[in-house]
Parts: sequence; structure tokens; C-alpha cells
Amino acid sequence: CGNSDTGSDGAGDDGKLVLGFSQVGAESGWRTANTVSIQEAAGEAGIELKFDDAQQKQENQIRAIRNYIQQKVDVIAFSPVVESGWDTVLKEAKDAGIPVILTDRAVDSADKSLYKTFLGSDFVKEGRLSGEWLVEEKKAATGDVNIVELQGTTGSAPANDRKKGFGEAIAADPKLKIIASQSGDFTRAGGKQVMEQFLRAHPKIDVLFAHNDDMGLGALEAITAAGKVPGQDITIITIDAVKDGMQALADGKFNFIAECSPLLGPQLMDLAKKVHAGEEVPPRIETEETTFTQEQAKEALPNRKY
Ligand code: GYE
Repeated sequence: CGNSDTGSDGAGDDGKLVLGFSQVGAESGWRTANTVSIQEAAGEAGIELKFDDAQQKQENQIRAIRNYIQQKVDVIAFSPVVESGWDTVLKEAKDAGIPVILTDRAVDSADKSLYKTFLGSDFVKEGRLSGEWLVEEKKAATGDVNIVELQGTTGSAPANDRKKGFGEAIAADPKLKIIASQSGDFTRAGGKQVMEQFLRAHPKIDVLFAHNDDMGLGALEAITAAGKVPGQDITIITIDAVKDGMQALADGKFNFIAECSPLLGPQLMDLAKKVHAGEEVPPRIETEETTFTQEQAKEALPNRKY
């Protein structure tokens, strides 16, 4: 066709919409389920997916996005590992006329025109629901309730927001005290290692709040090795509700999980088609989620897909 001035129709050789996706990494069960959801949904939607795993490094994500711009893909989507530092590369995509969709995690850019929409969870709410459950659970406790916190990746939206929501909720009861808080980078190995340090430094730990299941699962090993009974000596709250987390909850090792759904693939493909067609999409699309107690985990577990 003679419309050479737009020049950016990246449609694949077979006319398929081409989506360049930059994934955070493979740090957790949540992330694995998220990647599978995106790959499967692309196949079902007839979208050609270019996929890059950034191994939890922002510089790798920026490089992947620049590659997608150079390849003139139709749409770019990514899950930003941290919140800050995206304006330059997002501006490059905008100047190239390639629409960008944020999935799962947000950026803190003041210029909202740098992306079309943000699809993902309300992380502040997940933290708040976790904190509210704890306030109720420890209502009758006498004396200080010592909490240790395993944070997600430093500077990431879910770590910042879950910390905030949890902190605001537990402020309702002054006996609930966070005595230590450190990043375990959303991994099992990180959770185990930091929990070992916490246990060495603090003889009385009543509660663990882990920003995801995987860090909580890693911490279980450290707690057991220290001769304590998880779920009894230490109350454990996590976020995500992936299968291994739900199993630990049903087994009585965890006490509460706030769900965070990784199944964003189908909605993402739908949005990619819409923004490519120049249709308006809502600036924010929130994932629907619930929470689980031990009893609820036992019921839900047999049908849990991921
Ligand atoms: O909770 C954690 C993962 O960004 C919501 O990243 C996601 C988080 C999820 O590593 O398990």
C-alpha cells in the first residue's frame, strides 16, 4: 500500500498483530503462571508474541523495549520491575508511534500519555486486607505483637504498595509492631535467607508478613530449622495464592493469603487488539481478587489451576 508515511505497521509476515512483551523474570510461582497465561492467550488470540525475560533487571527491560521499537512491533507491553526511571524509553516508544500497555506493575511517570492503560491488581488493597485480618486475629492478644516483614523487590510497585497498605491497616492497633523489614526479592531463596537473619536477631517473632507466597515458603524452612512451628508459633500472612502457597495454608503452615491473580493474558490480548485498532481503552483496569483463610484454602485447593 502507498501509505508510506506511517511506516510502522509491524504486522507479521502473515498479517498477525505483533506484540512485544518484556517480562520481569521468573522469580516466583506467580510469575511463571503469569508467563504461561500470556503465552497461551497470545496463541488463542492469533497474536504473534515476542517475549523477553529481563531476569529482574531494569536495564534488560529497557534494552528489550528498544529492540521492539527497532523491530517496529505493533504494540509493546511490559511489567516494569521497578516503578521509576521509565520516561526516556517510554517517550521513544511514543515518538515511534507504538502504543504501550503496562501489565501487572505500575510506573511512577507523571506523564500518563506515555502509556495507554495499566492492567493489574490493587497492591495497596492486598496489603490493607492482610493488615485488617491481622488486627482482628490479634484483637485479644496482650502485650506487643512483634511482626517481621519480607518485602518484595526494592522499588517495585507491589513492594511499595503492599507495605503501605499493611502499615496503614495495622496502625489501628498500637500493639502491632513491625520490628524488622527487609527485601527478599520475591524469591524463595531470598525469603529463607532473610528469615534466617530475622530469627537470629529477634528472639520473639509473633508474625511474618511476606509480600508473596514464595518468600513465605522459603521462610518456612528457616522457621522449622529454628525449631519453631510455622502457623502456630509464628502467624504467617502472604500474598498471591499460587498453588504451593494455598497448600501451605491448607496444611496450617500459613494463616492467611490475600490473592493476587496472575491470569492477565486474555485481558492483555484484548487490550492489545483495541489499542492497535486505535480504540479508546480505560486508563486503569483492576484485577478481581479475594482472600483465603485456612478453611477456604482447603475448599479452593482442588480446583486451583496454578
Ligand atoms: O506478587 C510476586 C511476583 O508483580 C504482582 O511479582 C507481582 C508480584 C507477585 O514475583 O510473586
